[in-house]
Amino acid sequence: MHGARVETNAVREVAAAAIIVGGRLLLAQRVAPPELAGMWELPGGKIEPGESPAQGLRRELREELGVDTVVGDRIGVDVPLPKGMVLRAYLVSLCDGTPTALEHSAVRWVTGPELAAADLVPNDRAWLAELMAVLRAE
Ligand code: 523
Repeated sequence: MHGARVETNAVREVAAAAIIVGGRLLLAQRVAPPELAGMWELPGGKIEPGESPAQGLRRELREELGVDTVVGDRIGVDVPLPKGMVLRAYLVSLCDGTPTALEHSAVRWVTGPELAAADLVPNDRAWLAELMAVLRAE
């Protein structure tokens, strides 16, 4: 069957960035879809075929926030998404640029208590305990 090898390759990953500077985590406010608009997330997006998760996440962060980054270790659990996709979080360091909401409605830096109180997208709540632990350790 033509294409079967390519298709079986693809558990599509959505990668999200935990960018922490000075004890604060960067959150970005979604504009879409309607049920998530206004809620806060770890920025990121779909990894394209042929990209490594690190390459794809760096590209997404350049597009969404205008920053250069280095993608580090995974943090937290795999979150299953519809259509066989999986959502994963990575610890990410900023190299260059100031995060700017190019595709979100806003960005903000939160402390642990502010994170706990934030209106996070439901999927990202799965990482709350680990994120709080990293913020406490900063
Ligand atoms: N999530 C999610 N949390 C989170 C991200 C980055 C994404 O729950 N921190 C979900 C939201 C969507 C799916 O993952 O169901 C794809 O994320 P999206 O829409 O941010 O990915 P993009 O930017 O690649 O999407 P397109 O606009 O479709 O290219």
